[in-house]
Amino acid sequence: MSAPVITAFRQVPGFAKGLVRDVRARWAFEEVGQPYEVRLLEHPEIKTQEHRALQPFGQLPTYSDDEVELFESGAIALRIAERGEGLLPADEAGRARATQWLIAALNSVEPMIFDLIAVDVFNKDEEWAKLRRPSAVEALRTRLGDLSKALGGSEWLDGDFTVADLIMVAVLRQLRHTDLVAEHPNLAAYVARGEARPAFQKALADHMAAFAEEAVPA
Ligand SMILES: N[C@@H](CCC(=O)N[C@@H](CS)C(=O)NCC(=O)O)C(=O)O
Repeated sequence: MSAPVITAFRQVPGFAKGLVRDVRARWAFEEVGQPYEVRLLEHPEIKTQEHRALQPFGQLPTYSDDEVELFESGAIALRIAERGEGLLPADEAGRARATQWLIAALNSVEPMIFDLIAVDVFNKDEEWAKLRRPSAVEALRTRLGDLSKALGGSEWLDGDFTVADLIMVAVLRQLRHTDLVAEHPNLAAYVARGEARPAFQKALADHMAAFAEEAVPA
């Protein structure tokens, strides 16, 4: 059985370092102890027909193992969790709830974060972005307040750490340029707990190492 392969960027702008979604796949691999390989790509390569055969939207990460080729970081993390041990509960109901929270992270929380990133990063010099920001912040603030209440005093979203926490923490990390997570001490502690996991630290270090290699003069 050969090692699964994911794609990652050879280089990205500073704001994206540490946040590119290959970190999610790398983190899941580290949590289950599954060795993997990385194919580094330049940005233009993800727009080619060859890459779009793996990722129809011309993005990354992609994933392939002996049985399946996948795109979407959530689907990739779930696949890694299902093939390995330790990221999903043993019982069926627990697995359904973990899937629910993983989808909540990607479908109920991340879009609002993306709205803010669109304003703060991708369109920061546009007049409309300045006008849009307050309402984007308010909507996100409300959503994070609800998430904070749902988490309450628990360590993780539903029992032990699962792939849903991995994805939720990865999603919330994208707010590192704001104080929005810090407004909720339990959410801030939740993200910090996720980031303190040795598997996350290893994944992040390997993700960053690819960029450092690039910076070494020939
Ligand atoms: N929903 C997708 C989003 C993938 C995505 O946004 N990838 C970014 C990197 S984190 C990308 O490829 N950006 C380059 C581009 O869109 O041109 C997932 O979770 O995998």
